[in-house]
Amino acid sequence: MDQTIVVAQMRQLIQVLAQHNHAYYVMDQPTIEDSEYDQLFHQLKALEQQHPELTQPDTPTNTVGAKALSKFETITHVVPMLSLGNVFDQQELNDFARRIEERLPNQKIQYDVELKFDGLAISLWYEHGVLVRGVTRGDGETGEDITENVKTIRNLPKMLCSDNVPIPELLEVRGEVLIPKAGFNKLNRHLKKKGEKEFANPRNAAAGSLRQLDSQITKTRPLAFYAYGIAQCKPSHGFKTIAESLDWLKEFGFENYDHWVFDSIEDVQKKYDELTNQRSDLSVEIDGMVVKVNNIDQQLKLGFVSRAPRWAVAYKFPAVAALTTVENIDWQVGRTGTLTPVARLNPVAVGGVTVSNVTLHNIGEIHRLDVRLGDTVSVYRSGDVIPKVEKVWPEFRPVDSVEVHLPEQCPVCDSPVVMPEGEALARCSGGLYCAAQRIEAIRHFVSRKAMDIEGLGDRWAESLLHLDLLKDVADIYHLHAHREKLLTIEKMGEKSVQNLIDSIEKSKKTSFASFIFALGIRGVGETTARMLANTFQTLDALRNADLDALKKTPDVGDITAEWIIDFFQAPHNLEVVDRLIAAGIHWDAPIAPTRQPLNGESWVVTGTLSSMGRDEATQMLQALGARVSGSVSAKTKCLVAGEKAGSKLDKAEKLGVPVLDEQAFLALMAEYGQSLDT
Ligand code: 5U1
Repeated sequence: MDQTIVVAQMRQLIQVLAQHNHAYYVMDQPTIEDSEYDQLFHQLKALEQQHPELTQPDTPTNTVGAKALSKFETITHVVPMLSLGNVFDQQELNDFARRIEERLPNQKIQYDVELKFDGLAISLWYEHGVLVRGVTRGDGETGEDITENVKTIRNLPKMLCSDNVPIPELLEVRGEVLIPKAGFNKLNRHLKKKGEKEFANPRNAAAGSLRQLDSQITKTRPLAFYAYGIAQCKPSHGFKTIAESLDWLKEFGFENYDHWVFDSIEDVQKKYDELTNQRSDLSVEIDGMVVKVNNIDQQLKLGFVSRAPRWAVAYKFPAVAALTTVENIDWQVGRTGTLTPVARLNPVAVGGVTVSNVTLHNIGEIHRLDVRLGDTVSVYRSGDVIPKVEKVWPEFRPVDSVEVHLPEQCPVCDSPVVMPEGEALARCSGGLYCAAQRIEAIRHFVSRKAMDIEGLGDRWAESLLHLDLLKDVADIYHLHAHREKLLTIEKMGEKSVQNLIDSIEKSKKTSFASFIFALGIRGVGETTARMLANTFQTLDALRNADLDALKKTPDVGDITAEWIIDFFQAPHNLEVVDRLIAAGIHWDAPIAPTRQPLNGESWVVTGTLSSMGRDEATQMLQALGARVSGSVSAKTKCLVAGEKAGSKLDKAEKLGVPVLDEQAFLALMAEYGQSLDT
């Protein structure tokens, strides 16, 4: 094959692979299947094996990579990397425009507006189209040689190619390296899964990734590069405006996000207002926009003042990070009893809002940050993201700072706080008694599979709490004594009151399993409650059960066993349980496990049964001690298959799980004394 055709094919494959790499790693939006990617990759590899002499320097098949460095070399920038002056409001923006107009009287001024990325500025050197060097901004005069690392950035051309434009002998491109939001979240999820420290924000993640001495680590990070300017071009590109030069860079494969040209500073302000609203929807973090005089001759006339161009300015969004001090740490009790530490801060403006409270998530986070009362902290807020404490400054720690400990008692109800080993969250053991947990406890208690008190959970619970009629779930059984008060609730008429009271009365006759489930003990769902009822038979036996006995109960794991112990050790819970029983809640004795021939077995019911619903079949099996699961596995004891049984039947047959049709199932149930009317 003609060499030029081979090179053209290689270049095309490299370009397509680079695009897909960018979509996959950086944007987190794959555009092709993995298998298709592999196919293209192997096509390229095959071409390189046939024509090794034509292998392109930027091929993605070269996975050897450079050796880890012991340090970065220092490089002096030939053209210093400038900083930008900042403006923060319309007045300051107008002042910037006025200064320009004064220096360029009677001239038409156009402004090029770009996003101000919250990343790291770098400079890239291309000699005869080949990327030879990448350097950090550093102090603007000298930076660090990060060539091997920048070569791993997927949307950055390692070789300049264009069918339309001649490749310059020398091109120095400036731009920003960052990690787009989607890639950042994916990276943090990955780090968390591996038990490694997550990055506080995309900027830190980009900086940490770019300054790795081992480029193999950088390669795994979803970095992206967006070009915003040309420091040198030989021969000159000859463009009159910055906007044209940015579009020209696209010819070579550079990405440069959107930029806009405006004829007046008022329109620039409108763009700022628009971007302020769109900021949280952008795929990248920005901290403002950059406003530049578009015409390059005018830029040259305007020149510089103290190392910043007169022709450009950063129009910043309100600060997203600020320093403040921790005044106190309160513990909030959630609806499920979780204790969350909340730092009360000296109020500070961050990202346009005043922040005075920040959640610290859990005691582990407090230890990780080593935050103490009196500490100075950085509070970070980006877009619409909830503010968080990003960093503690131990160097500013006052001598009388106070360490933070997990409280021993719930701040709301004084019940002991528990935190089982291996758990990240501490909880109040007050359960039914704790006011903070009351509404959820009530909703759960009255739900259909618990005490089944119709209407109370969704319709009346909140109003009853406001009227102070429900301090705990046991008060439900005393509501009949408060008819007058009940009638004051909006939309609660005589009929509703009577219906509610009837429903409460009816719920007193229940099953032991439903009662246990209704108590809302952590980890005790419907099935576990039934197993506990079958195993312990009486409330007294369950209350007094020790850890070993609980652990031996089918469906009760080690942690749940501890939670059950915690629940019955809290005096408040015992008091509520006693009051419930005293109010008249009762049940028939559960079927003893000795009379439960299917005790602990896992059964599955599938397909359409003609004589009953699947719920009824499930109840029959559960009454005999079986556990009814939704999926077939090797552990399934038996599958009950009705009409149109589908994939579960196929799986059971594959695994050799016994299958009963409806007839055989009914016959077996009858043998065990279960029939449709029992
Ligand atoms: N988008 C953009 N960011 N940024 C940063 N353009 C841009 N231009 C810069 C800097 C420091 O400097 C030029 C004005 C030289």
